[in-house]
Amino acid sequence: MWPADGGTSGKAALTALAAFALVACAGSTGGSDATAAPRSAAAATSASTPPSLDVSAPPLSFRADSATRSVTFHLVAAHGQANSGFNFNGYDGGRLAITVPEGWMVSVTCENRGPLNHSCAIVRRSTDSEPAILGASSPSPISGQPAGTTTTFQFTAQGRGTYRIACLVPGHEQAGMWDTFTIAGAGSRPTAMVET
Ligand SMILES: [Cu+2]
Repeated sequence: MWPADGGTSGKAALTALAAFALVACAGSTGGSDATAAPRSAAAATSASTPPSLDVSAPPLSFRADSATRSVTFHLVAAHGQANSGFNFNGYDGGRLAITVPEGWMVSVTCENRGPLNHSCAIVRRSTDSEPAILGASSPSPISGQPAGTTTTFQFTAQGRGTYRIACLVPGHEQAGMWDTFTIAGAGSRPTAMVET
């Protein structure tokens, strides 16, 4: 089991751990498909605060595999009308927070549900116009990808610290189209959380 993360107060830990454990077991058989991840953990949180996100379910489909030291997730730009569409998976202004251990491979799917062009990129500062890590953005992130298109990219999580998942189409990140991405110590637990 992973050591407890002391920095989670004020945020709702969701089903990342459950998904992680399932994937870790599946990894021993060579498979990495966690589509059968149970959703009961997220449902259990509904008694207190509404579950903001089931990380193991679409659209985020957050999965972590300790055997291959890899994390995959699916970002949806303009998921619904939250923040007038300037959101990822319905979250803007840093509310969605993904943490991965340093050295792990990160595979991201970037889907644009439009109607504007959007992109997905890992940046260090709000003013940055190019990814902070080699390969950590969808193609041509400043012009963005057209509505209805999906791209993928992979990078290795190098450089501990706090980053942003941002849309680099001019004006979009400034409008709040960004979330939080953290590269933590190599022994940390991969998580996806939403601020309550
Ligand atoms: Cu955008």
